[in-house]
Amino acid sequence: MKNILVIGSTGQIGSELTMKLRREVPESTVVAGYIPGFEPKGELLTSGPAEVADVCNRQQLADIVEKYGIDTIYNLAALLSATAEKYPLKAWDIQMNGLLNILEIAREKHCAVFTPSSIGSFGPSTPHDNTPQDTIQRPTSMYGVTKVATELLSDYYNTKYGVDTRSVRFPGLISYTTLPGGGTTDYAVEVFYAAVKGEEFVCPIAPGTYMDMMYMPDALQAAVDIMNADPKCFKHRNSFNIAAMSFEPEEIFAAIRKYIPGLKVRYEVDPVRQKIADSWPNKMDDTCAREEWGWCEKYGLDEMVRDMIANLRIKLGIAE
Ligand code: AKB
Repeated sequence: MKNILVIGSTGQIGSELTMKLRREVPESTVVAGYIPGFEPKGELLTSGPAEVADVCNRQQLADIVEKYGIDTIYNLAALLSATAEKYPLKAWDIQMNGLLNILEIAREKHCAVFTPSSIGSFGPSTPHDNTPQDTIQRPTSMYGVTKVATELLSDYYNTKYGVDTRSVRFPGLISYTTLPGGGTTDYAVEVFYAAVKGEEFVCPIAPGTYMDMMYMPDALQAAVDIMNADPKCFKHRNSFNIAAMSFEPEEIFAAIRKYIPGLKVRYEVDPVRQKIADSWPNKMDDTCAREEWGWCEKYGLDEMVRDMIANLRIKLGIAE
């Protein structure tokens, strides 16, 4: 990775990934791609170049790739699962037509491409426990449909045109820097804000609903490591299951109450999110990622909860 374009650089993953790449690969140019209305601010803006990079505008992307000699594209533009159910055509446009634009540019300009997939690429007929790497993928949400299609299209460009496409299936991502928006797993971030502020948390996901989750530092490391891995070791490409922890709402609330015993929770289940959550794995098997490129998480539930609370207190200026 020499010169990198991060599309969606102001989103939940992009805001942290752009800064990590700039810190850890200082000899690279890391361009923060954004769309109007989501401009980079603060260090993200001052620490490197930023360009309007709308996935739906192929010429705009091609011009950036040309201008900066981009060889690696992180394609992080997406509507998350619950929002995609509200705006399915927009989700298709961003996730599929956007991806096609990127893959065509990558084919012409020889760029490597990372486009995340998700636990959302699975559906109700997928085995829910220890979900295998290669298994049934018949999702029933638009988000899931676009994620499976992303995996297939990325593999197609690899086998047909030799484009270096790589990807992981992210679990729900938990971070204190940038809030997610419109996801099914967002509750596992939002509860920390309520807990630290001493507010009651209204949980949209029913107790007993297990989903894979991951702390952001592990997710960022995965995104970097897979792009640096030796492709000779790959039996798979798009996409690898990666897992770190799996819990249901009561388990994360109990883990938070070790540090904030007063956390109060009420359930108001959102039928859209619940239906999606019920169709997703309880826990994925990520053996292939571990064997093929050395995936290994650092954070389990307790380490993540401790770190989240400490950092959110600093961010919000709330004393213990
Ligand atoms: C969502 O909930 O939509 C995302 C995901 C798991 O892909 N966080």
